[in-house]
Amino acid sequence: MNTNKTYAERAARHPNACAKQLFELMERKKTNLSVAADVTTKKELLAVADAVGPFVCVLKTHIDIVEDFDQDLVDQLVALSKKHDFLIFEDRKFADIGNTVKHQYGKGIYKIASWSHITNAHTVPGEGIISGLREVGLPLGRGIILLAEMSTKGALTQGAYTTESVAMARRNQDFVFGFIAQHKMNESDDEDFVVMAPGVGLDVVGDSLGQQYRTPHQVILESGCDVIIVGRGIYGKPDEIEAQATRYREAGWNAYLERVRQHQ
Ligand code: 6AU
Repeated sequence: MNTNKTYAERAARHPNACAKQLFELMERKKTNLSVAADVTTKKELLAVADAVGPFVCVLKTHIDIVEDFDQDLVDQLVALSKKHDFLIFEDRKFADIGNTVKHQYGKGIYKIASWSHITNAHTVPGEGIISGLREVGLPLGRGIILLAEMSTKGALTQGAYTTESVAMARRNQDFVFGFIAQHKMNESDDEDFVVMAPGVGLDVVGDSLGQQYRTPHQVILESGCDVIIVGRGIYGKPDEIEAQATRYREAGWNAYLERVRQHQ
C-alpha cells in the first residue's frame, strides 16, 4: 500500500507532477505540516507566512478574507514560497458548474490559477467541475484535491458521497492528486492519492461552530492521512507561532516515521 511508504518513495514513482513536487518537498524539509493562515489583513498574512515558512510543506490561504488584498500580496506570497520552499494552496472550495469555476479559477480579482499551486473543489456538481478547472490549471502545472470528507460535525460528506468522490478522482488522475479527508483513500498499489487532513489540534477538541479536532497521531498514524492542516492551533497564539509550528511539525513528522517503521 503506497500510503505506508516513505514520502521519498512515493515522490519517485508518482505520475502526477504536483503530487511528486509535494512529496519531494516534504521529504526535503522533513515536514508534513500545512498551516492554514486564516487572517484578514495583508500584513498579518505575510507575517504568518514568513514565520511558519521554514516549518511547512504547504501554506494554505483563504485569499477572499483579506480585507486589503492586492496583487502585491500575491507577489510577496510567491516570493515567500520560493524563499522558504513551500507550495501555496488556495482553499477556494470551488462548487459550481464547470464553465463558471473555470472563470473563478483563472479570472476575476484573484486569478487564483496564476499563483496557487494547489486548490480544492467540492464534488457536488459532478465531474464537470474537474473538467472546467483542468482547462485552466493543467497547462500551468497545477493540481487539485477533492473534498471527500469534511471535518465538521454533521457534515454530509460521508458514505456514497465520499465513495463517489473517490471514484471521480480515480477517473481524473492527471489533474486530481488527492483529497481533503479524514482517512486514507488508497485501496490498491495502482493509486497514490495524497490526503490532506484539516481539523487537527493538540490542545482542544473543537470550536463553537462545529469544527472537530484530532491529534497528528490519530490523523497520520491511525487514519493514514499524509498532511496535517493546522490553523488556529498555530496562528492563534501570535507570540508563539514559531514554537507552535515546531511542535506540530514534530508531532506530524514523528507520527509519519512511526507509520513507516510499523510497515517495514
Ligand atoms: O485549524 P482550524 O480549525 O483553525 O482551521 C482549519 C482550516 C480552515 C478550514 O477552512 C479548513 O481547514 N478546512 C477544510 C479545508 C482545508 O478544505 C475542510 C474541512 O473539512 N475542514 C476545515 O477546517 O481554513
